[in-house]
Amino acid sequence: MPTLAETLGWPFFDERHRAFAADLSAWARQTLKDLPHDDVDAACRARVAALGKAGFLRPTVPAAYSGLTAGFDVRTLCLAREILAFHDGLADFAFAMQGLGTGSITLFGDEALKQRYLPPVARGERIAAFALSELEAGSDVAALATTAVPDGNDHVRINGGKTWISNGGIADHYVVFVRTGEAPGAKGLSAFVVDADTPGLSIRERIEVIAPHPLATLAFEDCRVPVANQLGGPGDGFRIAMATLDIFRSTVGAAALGFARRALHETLERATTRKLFGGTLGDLQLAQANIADSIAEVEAAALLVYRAAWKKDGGAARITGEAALAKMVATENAQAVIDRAVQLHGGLGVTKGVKVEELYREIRALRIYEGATDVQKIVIAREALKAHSATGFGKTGS
Ligand code: COS
Repeated sequence: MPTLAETLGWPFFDERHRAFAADLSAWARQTLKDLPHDDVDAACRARVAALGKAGFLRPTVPAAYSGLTAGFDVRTLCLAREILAFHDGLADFAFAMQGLGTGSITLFGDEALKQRYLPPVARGERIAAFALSELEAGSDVAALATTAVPDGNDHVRINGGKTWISNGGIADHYVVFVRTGEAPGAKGLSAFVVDADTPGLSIRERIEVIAPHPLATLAFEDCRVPVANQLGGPGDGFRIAMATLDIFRSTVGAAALGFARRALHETLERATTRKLFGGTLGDLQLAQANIADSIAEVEAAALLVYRAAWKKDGGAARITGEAALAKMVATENAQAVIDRAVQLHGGLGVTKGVKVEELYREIRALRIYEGATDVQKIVIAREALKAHSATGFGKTGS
């Protein structure tokens, strides 16, 4: 059976992963159903606070800053997202954004920035966000147009806008990518941490989406930010964004895996209990064919997600190709698994309040955010083409 318990027996995992998964699963089962659901901001804040209080946000930052392990343990991040997504999409979102919204600080921030921003995020006391996308620069990051220009020796002034920013409106800080102009395109970007209450930063509008979570468009109007808040050096912004996404893209795959496993669980429940044609749904061979396809897709996704995570944890400098493959396959497969689950539920599948209807709305954005499937295809193919040009038959032949 393609369950998480079975997966945890694979050689990708250590005992500490199994212990973490057992603790988080028990907590999620017990706690998440009682958290508020109605107002999306309050619901998200409540999940950040509850996760933080229970210590489950610790994997999002290093141990030296109230975190769990010395550096990122991508397998733990993936397990957390898979388990939370299985139970509650907004809890997964809350966890993921604490990581994505501090990942660049962990990887490229100086000591002062890490001391200031990481511990309160790990404790669930402050909320983090990652502000990369713009109206004219989503997939094409190198086209972003928000600028930062020097303002005296110690500050920069940021002007422009960011959109589809998760946690926009409730975050305490934003990691903001801007054009600083050291060179054209990707080589002329830099990254700054901007506190939400900095004068000149405002929420232009809130965005409502099919699976509700906090999302907004941000406006920067002569927003003055200390140079001390810069991550890495001038011109490092693109590299910082990509290195951060390298880690978090496999975790998007893990969240999709959690949604898919839940859909499969709901499908099996339905197939064994729904009576029709003098038997159960699961007696029908067409239903069995659907179940088999879903099992194959869940297992394939799990292998790719945890292979990417295990490779990064083993010390690989970059897992760009593996992470892209994991994200693409896991999110696309999850969409198919959930669609089948809806179909096998009949009219109930599109009824509000039924779990598979919620999953159907939850999964869609994952095929778009942190690099749409189309971008992952570019990344995967480019990696292979590069490797082949560099080494020819020796690398891609046998
Ligand atoms: N880690 C470190 N450096 C990286 C990198 C990575 N993962 N990926 C690329 N780089 C470097 C490249 O090596 C290159 O440097 P050199 O010229 O010195 O070799 C530089 O960055 C530019 O890379 P590239 O030429 O691949 O840039 P492109 O403009 O062609 O962009 C894609 C490529 C499409 C892959 C990129 O824009 C992307 O990932 N887009 C999706 C963005 C996204 O996920 N948005 C969602 C935001 S969060 S919801």
